Amino acid sequence: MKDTKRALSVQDISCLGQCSNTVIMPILSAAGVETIMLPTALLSTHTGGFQGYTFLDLTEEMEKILSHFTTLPWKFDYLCTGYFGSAEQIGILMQHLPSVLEPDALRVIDPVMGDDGRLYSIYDHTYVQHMRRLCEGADVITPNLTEACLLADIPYLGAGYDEALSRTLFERLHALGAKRVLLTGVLFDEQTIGVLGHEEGGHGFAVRSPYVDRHFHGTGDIFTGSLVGFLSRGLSLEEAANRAVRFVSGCITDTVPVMDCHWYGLRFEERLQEITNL
Ligand code: PXL
Repeated sequence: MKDTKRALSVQDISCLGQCSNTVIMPILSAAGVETIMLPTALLSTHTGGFQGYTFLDLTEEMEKILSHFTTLPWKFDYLCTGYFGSAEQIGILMQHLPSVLEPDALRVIDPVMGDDGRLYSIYDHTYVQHMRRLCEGADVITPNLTEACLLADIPYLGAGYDEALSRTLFERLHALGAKRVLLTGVLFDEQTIGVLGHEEGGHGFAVRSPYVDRHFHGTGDIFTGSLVGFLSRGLSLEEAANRAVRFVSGCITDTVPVMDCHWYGLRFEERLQEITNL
């Protein structure tokens, strides 16, 4: 029996809504990675379309949980971060990382901050600055174009593919310290969406998929979760990104027919075997 690999997943728990920890947990588990949650906040639902959701900030609890984790007899092999409740939480996590992560742990940062050119309303400029610092030590970052522009301090001009812009984004994001960058949600043309990848030192690639012109909540979390799952199976970044894009695309295909009652997230459950069977 192989040694268990352990991932620390730092994001909120939205009880209903199929995003963040409630999708990372089953997807990474399907890949055979033991997944340990560090919840940043507890919400009744995610914030994308529900009215009257509850929000419990867990900053103080995070500090206590991390302090306890530093006393455990093992360290984490993967770090996956997503939605934080505040900039302060990023600082607290960064302080504890050297004591809870293996020195060669894979750090995957999804710099969840905004979409469609706008910062989510709970965040401000300080949050963006903290997120830049967290990206400094990242092995892989998975920003959408809005988040990439915020991190790189470049105006957002739309999700359309632009070669010069993507080159500048890659340069600036590598300069921040991110070794490998996956730009998500890039519209290649009216019918094609996908991911642009770049590894420090030069290798670049694109992954394309059919575009369905509707908003699907939680696609970023399912993409990043499955990406880490595929990376944990030893695939290259390009191959893992390819499979993660196909996984998300399959979940979209399964969700479209039930959109009326399942508008808040993607149906991924029936596809988990694609990860387990790899
Ligand atoms: O999927 C990102 C995300 C995670 N958690 C919460 C959110 C969002 C995006 O809106 O609201 C609570």
